[in-house]
Amino acid sequence: LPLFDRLERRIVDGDRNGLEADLDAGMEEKDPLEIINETLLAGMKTVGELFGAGKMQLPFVLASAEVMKAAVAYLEPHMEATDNSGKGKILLATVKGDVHDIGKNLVDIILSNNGYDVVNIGIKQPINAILEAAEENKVDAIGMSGLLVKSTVVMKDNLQEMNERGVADKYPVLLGGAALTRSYVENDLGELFQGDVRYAKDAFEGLRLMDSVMT
Ligand code: B1M
Repeated sequence: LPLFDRLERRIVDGDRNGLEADLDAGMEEKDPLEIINETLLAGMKTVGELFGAGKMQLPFVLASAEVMKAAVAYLEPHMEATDNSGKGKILLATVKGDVHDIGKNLVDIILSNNGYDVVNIGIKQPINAILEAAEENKVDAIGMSGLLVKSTVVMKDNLQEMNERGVADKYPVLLGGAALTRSYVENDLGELFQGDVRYAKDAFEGLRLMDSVMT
């Protein structure tokens, strides 16, 4: 297979052997973010489709996720970082009950490389832990990620909880993850939340939104 097809295949097959060598060769032709966006994410998309169609079992999905993470970790030090640091601080968490963190960690990388301080508190985080960490770290915004359909409900509850605690105005909220839709966030959640809630389709929209929130 040609190099980039082979790399995409490695994600689908969960095959780590020779991954670094292929990534090194890939970086001679493309920059790391292009490789992630065009090649690695295409592989994860296929994994999702196969799993959704019952053609791939969970342990294999996990193996694919691990190769994806290893590839991103290998590429990260090669990414261009801007030097305008200190643009603001954001807390990132995957919401309660949800373990999916590849997207959230990509958002972390993109924001960190573009001048933001990111406090990434990990997966399965209840709203209590999110708000405590936000307070402790004096963040400017809160970002929540979740891929399960039930996470969209958890996010709604979280926003309601922020209303009740009177902190809706304090933190603009950024939401992302495959089960969300723009209209659910902007219309349904926007109506209910007493602060500023935005939908990010991908990590780059997350960056644009942070830039607009911070200026
Ligand atoms: Co899971 N899983 N999974 N899974 N998994 C999905 C989400 C699913 C759609 C697969 C399917 O059925 N086709 C399905 C959900 C269905 C539903 O809710 N209706 C599903 C399921 C069912 C499950 C389990 C329940 C399976 C089981 O146990 N029977 C289980 C859930 C466990 C739990 O959470 N409690 C489970 C487990 C797993 C693994 C552990 C095996 C693994 C996760 C490993 C990990 O993350 N460490 C896994 C994976 C890999 C997937 C799929 C195949 C791929 C997800 C992924 O990493 N995509 C996924 C299929 C799919 O999404 N279509 C699936 C790549 C990633 C970069 O995309 O996270 O969407 P994503 O991020 C994007 C944007 O959404 C956005 O930016 C990124 C791109 O730039 N974004 C943000 C995300 N967060 C953001 C936050 C922002 C801004 C943008 O600001 C804060």
